[in-house]
Amino acid sequence: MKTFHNPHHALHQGRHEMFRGRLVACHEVPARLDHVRAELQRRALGSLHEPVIDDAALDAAIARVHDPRYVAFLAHAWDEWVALDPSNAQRDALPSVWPLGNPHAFRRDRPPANFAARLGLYAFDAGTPLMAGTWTAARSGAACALAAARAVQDGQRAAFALTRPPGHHAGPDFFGGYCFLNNAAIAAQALRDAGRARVAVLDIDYHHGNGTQTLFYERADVLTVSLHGDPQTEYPFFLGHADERGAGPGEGFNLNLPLPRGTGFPAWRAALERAVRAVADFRADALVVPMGMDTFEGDPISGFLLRSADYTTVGRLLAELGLPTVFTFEGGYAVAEVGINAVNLLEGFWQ
Ligand code: Q9C
Ligand code: ZN
Repeated sequence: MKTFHNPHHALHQGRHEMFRGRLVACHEVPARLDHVRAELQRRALGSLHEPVIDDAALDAAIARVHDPRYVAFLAHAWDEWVALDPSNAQRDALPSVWPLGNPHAFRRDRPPANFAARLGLYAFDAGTPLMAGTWTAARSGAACALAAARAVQDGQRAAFALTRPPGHHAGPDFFGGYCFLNNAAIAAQALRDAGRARVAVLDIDYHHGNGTQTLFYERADVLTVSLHGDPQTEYPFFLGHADERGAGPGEGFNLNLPLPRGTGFPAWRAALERAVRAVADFRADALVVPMGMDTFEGDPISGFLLRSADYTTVGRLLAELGLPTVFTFEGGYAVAEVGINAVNLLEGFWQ
């Protein structure tokens, strides 16, 4: 297996996220990725590569998934933040005002000149700080996703986009949940564009993959399946219910399997087996797995109870589909164990 790791990931290093009325230290830290990379090397699982993608191809792949105004916003956000006030260079950018859905109450069609206001137009939470290196890190992460999709397209059984910030909460024109560019969606769309007729995305992060679901909701060529904490109680709260089945031509091509906080491996595994059957019934030509390790019992912000050894089984169950597979690294905040858990999964896939 080829792993494409993001050489610029540590340029994105948030200080604080808003949590229950106060700013707390970010959970999504650079050490997460470093632990996964070190464990891959320790067990000599596959080979490590930096993504080599030319700028025009990368921009085109990002534009297949994200709105051009949103991409331009992200590319220039830091400079605009600092232009508001030079002392902002000392602080991460976090939004504090949002235009909610009702168009008669809040207009979204007249983006304010004020940058702090525009930050709220594109962000859906105050937990996703943006800083000087965010764009470089996120864009290089998209290159990892594209390189992994190309490797699979060129005949590799599987490839891993080892990158952060993660991606599955980012939608066509919104960021949040620590995510800016949707790496899994970029890989899925790249596989479609390379000629794979049906691509399945099977999201196993603890949190519902709201960005990915939104991107493909009206499409029958990309099946989106997500196993996650029930949005009644778990982030991202406003999407991820079982009755969201897709719309228009995409009706029947989205499957949500919400599970209660406290779910252990037996029930989680039964849901995974259901998800795997849905992918098989769809007759997918390729698979993308947004691989969140925050289902771990020791995760500080999540509520499932998977143990390290369970991830080997997860990898084995995913491998039974026999599909060319792109893995993207998503959540997982038990930093000391995230490398062992991620590599257990990948090793299980290869056993
Ligand atoms: N401060 C991913 O796993 N914050 N994103 C919850 C804890 C949002 C998780 C409150 C969690 C986002 C990729
Ligand atoms: Zn997560």
